[in-house]
Amino acid sequence: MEHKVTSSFIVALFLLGSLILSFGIKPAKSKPRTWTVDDDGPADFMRIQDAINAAGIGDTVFVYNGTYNECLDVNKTINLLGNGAEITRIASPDVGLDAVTVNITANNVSLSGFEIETYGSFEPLHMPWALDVTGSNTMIANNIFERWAYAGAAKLSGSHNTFTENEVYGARGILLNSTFSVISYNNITAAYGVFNGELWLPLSSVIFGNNIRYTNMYYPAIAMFGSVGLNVTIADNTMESNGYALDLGSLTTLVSLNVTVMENVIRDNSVGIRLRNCTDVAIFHNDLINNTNQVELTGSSVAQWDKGNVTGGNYWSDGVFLDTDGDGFSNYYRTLDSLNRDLYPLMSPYWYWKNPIAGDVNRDMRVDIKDLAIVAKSYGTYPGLPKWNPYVDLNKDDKVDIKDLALVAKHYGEVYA
Ligand SMILES: [Ca+2]
Ligand SMILES: [Ca+2]
Ligand SMILES: [Ca+2]
Repeated sequence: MEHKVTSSFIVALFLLGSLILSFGIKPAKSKPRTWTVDDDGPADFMRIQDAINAAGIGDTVFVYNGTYNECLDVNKTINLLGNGAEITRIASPDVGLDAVTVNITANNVSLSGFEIETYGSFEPLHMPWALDVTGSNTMIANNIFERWAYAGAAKLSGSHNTFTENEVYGARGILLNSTFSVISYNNITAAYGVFNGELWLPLSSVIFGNNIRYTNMYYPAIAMFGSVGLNVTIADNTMESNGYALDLGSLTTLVSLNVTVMENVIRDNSVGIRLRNCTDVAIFHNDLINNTNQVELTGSSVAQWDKGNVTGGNYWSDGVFLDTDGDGFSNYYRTLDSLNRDLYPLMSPYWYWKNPIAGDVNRDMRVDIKDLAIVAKSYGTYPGLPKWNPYVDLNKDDKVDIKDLALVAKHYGEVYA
């Protein structure tokens, strides 16, 4: 009896299963596939565009090393993957004006592993570009952008685009008209390394961790202009040996720019930071080192040059380094003009300043008699006493005593090298 029940149950299950098979399951979507391209070997195609045309949405086009003299139109969502940037070259055969080597118009495209070249022209108003992105949610990573004449590397519109870990060489670098986007960890050798266009969009974007070097004596590493607030953060970049490291503002009327510039190393440029006709710019925790002119201000520009008395302002290599209270900020303001002042100039470059040698009370990169003197001045005090100084309570036990002095003594003579 029990056996029979079990059999009926199994039969019922089987019937149910058949019903699900007949009515419940949609036809399976075809699995994404990979199409291969090789210019001189066996593959699905010899030309990249033929593979793009054949591909379905979500497919991958994998391109073996070689040289491909094509201009590409990426008008569907695919992963376009090269065998390696040094060995997989897409070179524009088009030497006309406004030529584009790779044109991405679809969303959710990824492009990586290529060297993308453009021959360009010498007509500045019709500049060719190696890459033109008008789609959104694209990922452009690990490519080399190389130009042969007057041409730009990448022109980005759309939104939520990521341009990361690329090598960029061009007469122009990255034209950022894309909102909610990230330009990060690129090595850029191009006049106008990263700049925004003539549309003056609020960009809400981040320019982070890039190395921008050797533009030339006239051009900026990063240029952001607008007639509206841009909402752009420029952080942790190294800008070295350019005409201008940063060129921010408006060419015409005073604009509230909404740009934050923090934790950048700005070194050996003709001008470190140029502000033109702008307000609402916050500039702090940057290292301004050996720029011929550290700052150039025009048109009543006003910036906030420090973040207050806890984490302070910027490091100025030509500053006056005297800190008698041990807060790590110089006794002397950095006055740029009547409207612009860094109230808390850092005693050392920011990377050191935030993590100094123990016992380096004034954060001047050495533990010496000056540090000892600052501690000695408040020796024997605790909160409430007139000579109490929280900066020299190194072990944070609410008294300045032998333990704090011992910490300085332990590291005495150490110099950051
Ligand atoms: Ca001080
Ligand atoms: Ca010191
Ligand atoms: Ca203490």
